[in-house]
Amino acid sequence: MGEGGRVMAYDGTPGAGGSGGPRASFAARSVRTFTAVDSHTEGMPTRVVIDGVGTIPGATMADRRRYFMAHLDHIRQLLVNEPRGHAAMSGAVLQPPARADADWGVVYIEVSGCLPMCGHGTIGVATVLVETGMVAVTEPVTTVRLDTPAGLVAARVAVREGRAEHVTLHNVPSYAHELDASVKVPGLGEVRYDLAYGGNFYAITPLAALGIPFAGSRQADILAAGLAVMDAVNERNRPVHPTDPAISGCHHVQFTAPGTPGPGGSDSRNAMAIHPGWLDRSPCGTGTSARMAQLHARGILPLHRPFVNESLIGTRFTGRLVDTCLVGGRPAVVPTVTGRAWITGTARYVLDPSDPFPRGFVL
Ligand code: PYC
Repeated sequence: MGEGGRVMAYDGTPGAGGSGGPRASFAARSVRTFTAVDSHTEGMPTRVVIDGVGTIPGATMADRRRYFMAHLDHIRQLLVNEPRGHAAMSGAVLQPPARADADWGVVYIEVSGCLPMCGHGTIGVATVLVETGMVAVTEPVTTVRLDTPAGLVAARVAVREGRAEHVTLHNVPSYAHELDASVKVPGLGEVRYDLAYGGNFYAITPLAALGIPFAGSRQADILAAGLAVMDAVNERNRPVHPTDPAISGCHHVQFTAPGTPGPGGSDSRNAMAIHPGWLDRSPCGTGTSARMAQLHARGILPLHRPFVNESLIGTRFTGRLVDTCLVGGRPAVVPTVTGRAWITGTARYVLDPSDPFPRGFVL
């Protein structure tokens, strides 16, 4: 400590440094400030941005997602890229809803861009809304209706003594887009896959068929294979959602492996390779929905039977198909996905005008 008095401990309030004096605080100097509640869903982060973005222009959440991608992508980059985020960072920008039957609107932000729907993100958002009191909370169940770019998603939150113990999301209609497809992939040869939609498009194929063990230590091989498969799939037959052409392209490859036997085990495991180069830490909510739609289309998974999907790090979501419906005339199913999330911190992220990385960076 230099001459001139006692230095007060910083209490976390922007601009509340104890040394006083005429210097502008970092908060006053910052050109942007965002308030976030950080969480993780079965290991996968969701940075829930509760202030700093403002209301995004657009009549629907799909319009707002498009506007955000076209005009505000620098905000996504700042919040998910290094140094504020990391190579597998993910989050959600809270919005006033654009429809009267929803409590909150959401634009999902990931290192890959803005997904139309994100299951682990929804579980994270619902947990944050309940545990911060941003929705009216009732015990034992609070239902939160979220206006997402892919449609209305209801999240039923099991609450005990203020704690959101688990969340069941009622996902958008999911369907098998293509079964028994195959594609030649440079370096891998012929890869057989099914393509299914669960809020995002997933090419689904067993990892063992590529000769790669299901192990976190093989993440580089799994990722490289996933990126090569998604390129080949998009080149062969780029999927487009039958009723929403803004949802298109395969950016996720779900490598499956047999489930873990025994009580507390799983029906299936997955290593989820996601564009531009990261692996989901959670079992992936939209991926679990797509997988259940695939298994239903193959006659393997009936309605109402629990389906436990396990992630590469051993965490689990329990899915269920609760109804059938049509998506643009195609047979489809309505999935629910149950998982848990935990708040990990609260933060104000700022951008100093002299910061050489106003959009962060990707290594
Ligand atoms: O949980 O739906 C999901 C998801 C998508 C990408 C990462 N997680």
